[in-house]
Amino acid sequence: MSLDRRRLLASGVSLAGLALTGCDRMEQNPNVVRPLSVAEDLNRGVQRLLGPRVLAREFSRADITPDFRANGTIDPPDADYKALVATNFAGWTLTVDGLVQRPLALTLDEIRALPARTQITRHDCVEGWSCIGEWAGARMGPLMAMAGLEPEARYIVLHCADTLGGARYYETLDRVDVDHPQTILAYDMNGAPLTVAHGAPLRLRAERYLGYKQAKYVMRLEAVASFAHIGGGHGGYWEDQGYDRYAGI
Ligand SMILES: Nc1nc2c(c(=O)[nH]1)N[C@H]1C(S)=C(S)[C@@H](COP(=O)(O)O)O[C@H]1N2
Ligand SMILES: [Mo]
Repeated sequence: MSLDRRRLLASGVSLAGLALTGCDRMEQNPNVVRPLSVAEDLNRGVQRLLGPRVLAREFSRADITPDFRANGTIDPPDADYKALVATNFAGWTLTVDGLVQRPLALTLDEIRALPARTQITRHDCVEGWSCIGEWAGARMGPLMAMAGLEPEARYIVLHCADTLGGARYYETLDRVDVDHPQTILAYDMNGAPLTVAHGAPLRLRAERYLGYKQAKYVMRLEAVASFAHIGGGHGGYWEDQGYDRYAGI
């Protein structure tokens, strides 16, 4: 089942909050920096109400934006990351740890062998632009199941390789989002390996969320009971600057 915002609006389920985060609206008004906080609760409520497995709208190859914009960090200056680029990520592994039964260190080849999904979706940045791209990656649900989440693990922290203004980029997902079919750790974009600008070698695609949730340069997945002690304690780099954590679209 595919859901688009128009149908949701037409269904009468949504109130002003959804319209505020709507892409069309954002395109008309680039000054919309973030949804009002009331929209956060509303979005979470609507998403949960519609069910944890409702899909974000998917598109066809003809809809793909020819020149998908790159945003935020596009070339991490961090020395550890630069060393990885120099070897074309030869020694790179994804660390999976925290509240898991089996901590993992997965190579890209191992990640490419996991249950995968390909999806053509629209990326909406709060700065007021949208691009459509095709993403292929490992589904996060089966990946975390491989590690075996402990019952007290409530969130997954995605630790990234880049620092912005002295703070490391990170994001957090609820368990329900980890199991969503469109939550993938993407290694390919538009049929080719991710470029550095778009988050090589691995980035999150959680398609029911705005752009800043789509963490690039993912190095480590940490299962935690609380994210109060991570970064500024609000569940993400931009969340620590005051953006909503539940940036649903
Ligand atoms: N590690 C990291 N992830 C990030 C960012 C960043 O600066 N660093 N920027 C975010 C924002 S605001 C957007 S809009 C998207 C941009 O992804 P793109 O470069 O593939 O368009 O990445 C998100 N993920
Ligand atoms: Mo963004």
